[in-house]
Amino acid sequence: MSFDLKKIFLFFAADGTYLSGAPCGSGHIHDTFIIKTAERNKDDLLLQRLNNKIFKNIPELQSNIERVTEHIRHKLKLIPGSDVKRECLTLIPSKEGKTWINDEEGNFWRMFIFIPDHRSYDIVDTPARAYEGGKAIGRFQAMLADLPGAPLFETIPFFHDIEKRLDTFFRSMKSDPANRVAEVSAEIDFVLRRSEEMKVILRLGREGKIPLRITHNDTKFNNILLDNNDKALCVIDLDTVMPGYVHYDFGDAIRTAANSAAEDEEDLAKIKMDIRLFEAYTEGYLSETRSTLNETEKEYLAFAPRLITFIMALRFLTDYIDGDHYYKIHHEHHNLQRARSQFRLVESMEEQYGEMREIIRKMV
Ligand code: ADP
Ligand code: GN1
Ligand code: MG
Repeated sequence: MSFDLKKIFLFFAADGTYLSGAPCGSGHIHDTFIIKTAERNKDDLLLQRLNNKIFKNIPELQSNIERVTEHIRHKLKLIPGSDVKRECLTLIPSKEGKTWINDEEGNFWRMFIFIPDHRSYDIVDTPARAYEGGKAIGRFQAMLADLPGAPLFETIPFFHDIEKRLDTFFRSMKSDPANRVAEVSAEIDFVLRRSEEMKVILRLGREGKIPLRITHNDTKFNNILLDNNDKALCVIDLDTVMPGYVHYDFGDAIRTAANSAAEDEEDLAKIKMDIRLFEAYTEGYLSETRSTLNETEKEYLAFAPRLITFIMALRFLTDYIDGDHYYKIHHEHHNLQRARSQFRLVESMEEQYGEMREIIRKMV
């Protein structure tokens, strides 16, 4: 699909003249473009066509992002030496004064200032980077702990609810719309063997032992920008910031920060959770959150990566069975490959669970 990016650009009250537009990043959900401006002293922009099949209520989605970024911006301004435009996403309003536009084809678009001179990692290979990622997410959660006003909208209801994800999976399995179930019996077995133990975080929430906080819910490492010195810079991709358990953010970050291979690595022998990266991320994360987490939250942190990696594998597998309607894919078996790769990562975490628990026990 091609878009007239210049035309879309002109709907927004951006400062600067359109020079060029090109695809940007490796996100699975939106179509993202970097727009260069002609003037050297004007910011470049980040233009996104929003996936409104996944995010069904764009005004609510954008209202969350407006509130979250305003709150963080306000806090950063009080910190001497902070660079607000680089450490927090800045939405560019449309000429009508909203933070999104709806084009003639029914597409929704939004625009941010492009944060230059950043590094974004799909694979993390040094403990120092993992540590910085942990600090960034810890700080992000801490800054949002006192967000005033009503609760944020649930942009995707039941996003990390394992019971709902399992229900959806079983429904897809039964209807088998793309005739793919016969091909994935080993993966189905893998799910069935673990489905009960995965419900523990939900149960602790229901029992009131862990609180709902404001969490990011999509802490894949490439949603954390580092600067050119590999220091934590900015947490991006704020679409799923909403009430959640801290385990969701911790788990998803470890899933991506501590995996020695890519999320969709085909050669399963290459996939391993690197315990050094786990330790470094955890250290960074706890440096910002140690004093706020309760004992039960801390006790179950080590389990979180197993849960979230399992959920992601389950979602990739469900999308494969459904015929690939949710995630962007680059080839026919991509979602299956992602699922297999993530299931292997779950096993690697299971193998090292004792060590993970011990590291956290010593650190909290
Ligand atoms: P998706 O939900 O599809 O992952 P993201 O919001 O994460 O979309 O954006 C996709 C990619 O675009 C990011 O991984 C990052 O590389 C880049 N990106 C997003 N926002 C910015 C920004 N403000 N400045 C620089 N790069 C950005
Ligand atoms: C999607 O948007 P992106 O690419 O950062 C997905 C996450 C998954 C991730 C798997 C809204 O994240 O939940 O963990 O892919 N986001 C949504 O790579 O579904
Ligand atoms: Mg992203």
